[in-house]
Amino acid sequence: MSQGLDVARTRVAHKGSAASGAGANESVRRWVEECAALCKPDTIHWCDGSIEERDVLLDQGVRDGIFIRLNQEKLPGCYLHRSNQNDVARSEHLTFICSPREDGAGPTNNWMEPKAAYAKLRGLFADSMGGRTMYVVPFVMGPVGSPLAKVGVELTDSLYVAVNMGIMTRMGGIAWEQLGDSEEFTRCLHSVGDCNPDRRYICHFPQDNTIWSFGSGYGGNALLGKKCLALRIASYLGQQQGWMAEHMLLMGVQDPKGHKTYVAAAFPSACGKTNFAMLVPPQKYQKDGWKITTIGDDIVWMWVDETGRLRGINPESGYFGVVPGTNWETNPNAMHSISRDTIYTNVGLLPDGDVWWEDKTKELPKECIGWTGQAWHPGCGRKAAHPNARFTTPMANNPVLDGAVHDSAGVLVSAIIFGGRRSRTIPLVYQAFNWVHGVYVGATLGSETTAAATGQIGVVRRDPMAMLPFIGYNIRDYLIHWCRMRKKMKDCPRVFSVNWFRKNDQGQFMWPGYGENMRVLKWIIDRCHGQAYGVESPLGWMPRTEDIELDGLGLSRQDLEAVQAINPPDIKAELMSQEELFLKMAADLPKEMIFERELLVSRL
Ligand code: OXD
Ligand code: MN
Repeated sequence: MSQGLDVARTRVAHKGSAASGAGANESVRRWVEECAALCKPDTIHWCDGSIEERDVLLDQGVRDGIFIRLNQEKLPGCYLHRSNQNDVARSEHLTFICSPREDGAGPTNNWMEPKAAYAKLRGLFADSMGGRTMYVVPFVMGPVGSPLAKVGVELTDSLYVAVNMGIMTRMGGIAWEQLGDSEEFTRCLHSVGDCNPDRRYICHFPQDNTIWSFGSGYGGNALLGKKCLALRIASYLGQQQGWMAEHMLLMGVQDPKGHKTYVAAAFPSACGKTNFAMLVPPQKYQKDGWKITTIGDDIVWMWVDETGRLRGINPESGYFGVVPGTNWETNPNAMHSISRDTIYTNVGLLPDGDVWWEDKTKELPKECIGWTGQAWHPGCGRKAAHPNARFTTPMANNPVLDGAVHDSAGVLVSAIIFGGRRSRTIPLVYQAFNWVHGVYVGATLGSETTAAATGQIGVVRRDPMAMLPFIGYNIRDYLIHWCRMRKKMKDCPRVFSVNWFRKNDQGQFMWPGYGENMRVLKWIIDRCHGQAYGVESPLGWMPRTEDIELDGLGLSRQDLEAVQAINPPDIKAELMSQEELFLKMAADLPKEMIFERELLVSRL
């Protein structure tokens, strides 16, 4: 036993054998001992994932000042956490892909040589958990038994992280069962350290199936099953093994005949993926029998099945959503979900123990305690909630959770949608001419930046497939992988581009968005089944104005034409701005992308 640590000792008394790590195999135990010897925690807590454990940890968190228990009548099982003020978003500039050669990370990732990275972080992790508990968090990403399901183990000194991992993943003894004797699990080591941005590193070692994250407690940096494993490490594994890990929601669209079509959609962070994944169709559509169901709101793993079609699963089991802007109008299903068993991070606290955030209600509260812990009142010049305040809620709370969400065989994916936040230029909807053209549409996706990552807000950034911050290897190989997937498929999904965010010259949104996006979705679904008309445009197939239902929307055919308008000089300017990414890739740009760009120029 390293450093005299009793690995099986727990700080909190538990029933259940998993509390002592029973079920964990030898390679897990050895690795936990090694990490404990490095980080020197006072105690080690092997999480078992039980409800009793969750309650014990939450009580402990309240005692330690990590959680504030919210009004349990209004919000049963809900807690508030206030993060360090310097730790409210993903830190992309401190995120590294540590592949053996720099080319393995490519031009869009920060790279550190693995030995140097391990040495640097070992220095930071050394003794970092003195006086703290190390939580051993075993988890499964994906439905248990799925061909793609992956086991990870996160060692963390953050109780907040341990509790949130219990929501976001299938956490506990189930992971030991899935792992058996295998050594194949993602080794995730995490410490908040002193939460100092100068000593913050999120390092991925794809070749070692390892993630080391130091100095941040923020979800995307610290809940290592999510962005780090399910996107960066998984995208690398997918490229090696012939499957795909993508930053996409996955939803079912049920038509009036009861037939369900599944659609995956990639949008950059904070562009409304959670809202779209839980969309409530307009009244008329509901009456006609249209229904949306959610498989996932952020990440999809996809593979080609034995019939040559793409199937997808959601590796997660909870939602880590942006709170501001969520309300009973924009996303009633999310509001239902977050009314219980939810961890809120960085929202305002009302005097009665309820929570509030900007746009939750039209009427502002008279007062609350803002996310920084200071008193807040309307007009005080500060926000009650941080713009990237988050909820963590179990997907089981979602009233429109899809029945196939735990199906190890996943669901057939019929359409892939790419969308960004674009005030100008990009029309509401069009369909790519074919898969490779769709890859070009995805590769050139641009979006105005939001508060989900640190940095300037509102500038157009190229975000290929909404994966720029999440590709765990060279973007050249990523795009080649996308093109090659075509060859594996007999019948591939149709690919679409959407933009809910176009504005007119007065700066007003030209499309109402939210539930009304159902009208666009219907055209998309009908196109997948060869049941809707498409007109050829320079960008792709487009609906005629009569192909999108406008009844009850308050928009005229001319308004729809305006939001669909293609202005060749604007598209040419767009092509120039794509160069920003393509130049970075220079000679490495896959030839398909060059040909597609040339074809687009010639169509213009
Ligand atoms: C997220 C993100 O948290 O994309 O999902 O930043
Ligand atoms: Mn995301």
